[in-house]
Amino acid sequence: MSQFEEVFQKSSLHPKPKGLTLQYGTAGFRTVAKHLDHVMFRMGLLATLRSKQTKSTIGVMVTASHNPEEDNGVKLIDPMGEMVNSDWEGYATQLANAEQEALCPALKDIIEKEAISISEIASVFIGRDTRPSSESLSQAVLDGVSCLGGHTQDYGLVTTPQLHYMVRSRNTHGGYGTDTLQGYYQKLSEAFIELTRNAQNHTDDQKRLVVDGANGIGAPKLRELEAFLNSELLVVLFNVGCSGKLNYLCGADYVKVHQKPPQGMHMEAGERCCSFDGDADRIVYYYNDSAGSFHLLDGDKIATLISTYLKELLIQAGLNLQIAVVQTAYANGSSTRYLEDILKVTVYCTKTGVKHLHHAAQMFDIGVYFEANGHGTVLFSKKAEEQIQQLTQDSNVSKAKKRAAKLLKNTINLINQATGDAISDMLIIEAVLAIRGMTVQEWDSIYTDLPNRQLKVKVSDRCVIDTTDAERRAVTPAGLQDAIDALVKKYTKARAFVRPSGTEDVVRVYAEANTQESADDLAHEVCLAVYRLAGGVGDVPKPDHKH
Ligand code: 16G
Ligand code: MG
Repeated sequence: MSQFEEVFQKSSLHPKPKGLTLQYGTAGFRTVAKHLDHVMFRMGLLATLRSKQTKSTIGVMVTASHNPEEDNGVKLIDPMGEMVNSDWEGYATQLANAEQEALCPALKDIIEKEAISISEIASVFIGRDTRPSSESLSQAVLDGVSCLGGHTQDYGLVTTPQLHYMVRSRNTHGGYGTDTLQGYYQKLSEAFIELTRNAQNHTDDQKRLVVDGANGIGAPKLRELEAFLNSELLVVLFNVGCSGKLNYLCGADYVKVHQKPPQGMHMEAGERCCSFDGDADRIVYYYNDSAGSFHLLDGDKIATLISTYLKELLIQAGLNLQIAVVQTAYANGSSTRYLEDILKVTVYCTKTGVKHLHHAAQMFDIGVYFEANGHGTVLFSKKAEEQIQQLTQDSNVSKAKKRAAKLLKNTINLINQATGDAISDMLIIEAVLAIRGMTVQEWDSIYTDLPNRQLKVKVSDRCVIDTTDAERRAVTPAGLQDAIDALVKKYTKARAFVRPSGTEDVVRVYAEANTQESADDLAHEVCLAVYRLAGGVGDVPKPDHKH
């Protein structure tokens, strides 16, 4: 039987619901789990082709991140651990939507366009999150890969960034890490222990960190890591997934969107806490002050802490390397002002979505990227890594320079450069706070966030909104940007933008201003403008904060 006949036959065991169309969105396919079996099988096929084309291992992660437990999703990972190339996102959509008879022709089309030699060997790494549907869906991916003769390695339950790490490690043949969970934990824990060895602020009290695992994969993986940390970090874990539902009233997304602590967690006043999301590629920090007010330290605060630390070390090491911070339109205006005016680092703004930030960060010697929602990491160019490495080995430099170079080197080892990683980000933040002798309150006071509000509007077709300037300005529909500009002018220190969501059928609205009331009013007024000019459906948006 030819390979294509086998694909045709096996595909009928993973039938596509007739008429269903899905799109490979900002972070892969995501929808209710029961609609995804055929997509998984086909992503197994596509990953195998991508592997043959790149002559490298490709990753397939089964997860729907912070979505409700009933949903699931899948994304492909390219050889260096990055999100899959955008041409291949298009192929993914074509394959997912092909009816049974059209599947093999669609495959042949990709093989031809990409000049793939089908006899090439292929290798695909697979991982999954803790959703009940993930196990059988990852089985469908395995079926797809074996249909085209690819080799598979099933890592089972892993965080999304762990799978990215495995792919990068395999394809760099040990130049990045060892492609096992043990290798991952060893690499991170050794770097963390080295970094905090002589830290100023490393008492047992300071080592204590309260973590919300979102009832997802992050919790068991953090437990596994703990065994490697020699009690250098004392993790108090809540929402571990034994009783609570995944992402329900907890996790990084809940905390960021609602600006309040997760349920199921015990927080003492002043205590440093953080939340992961369901697949542990996002993290936010927070604490309650003694008056009971909640303080959130989001991706912007994390980027500021890390870039301040790196800049200081570069100065101490006498290295002339350019640091840039990559943000999106959602970055709080106070953070951008602080980074540009006080810290004096380059700030670069991209469209929403990890892949856009990641690519922008690659343009600099050291690119720190974080979305306000807590996705992010740091990328070091080859040049930066080499200069740092050389300095650690140079016997003619001062003790202070050498110390800084060693700290930089261990920081590189602690960072997951394949993608944003809640576990790795958490360890960096903990190390930086310890090294700088900083409390979470001191970190929070680096700058004060401008009050802001995010809302969403339902319209009949969100594609009527087209944006430019990294989503900060609307080009269409006519008149919308003028209306936003006029509204923004009414308030102090105000800014607002609208963009069609890449993951939900809504238009998102963001506003910030000098007071919460102004931010709320501006967001509401912009919603009304969107409703009026971009074909709003359903009830006219109400200012929900006033209810
Ligand atoms: C996805 C993206 C995230 C982005 C969000 C925006 C990845 C891994 N995830 O979750 O970066 O912030 O979408 O969602 O790229 P939205 O388009 O619905 O606002
Ligand atoms: Mg996630």
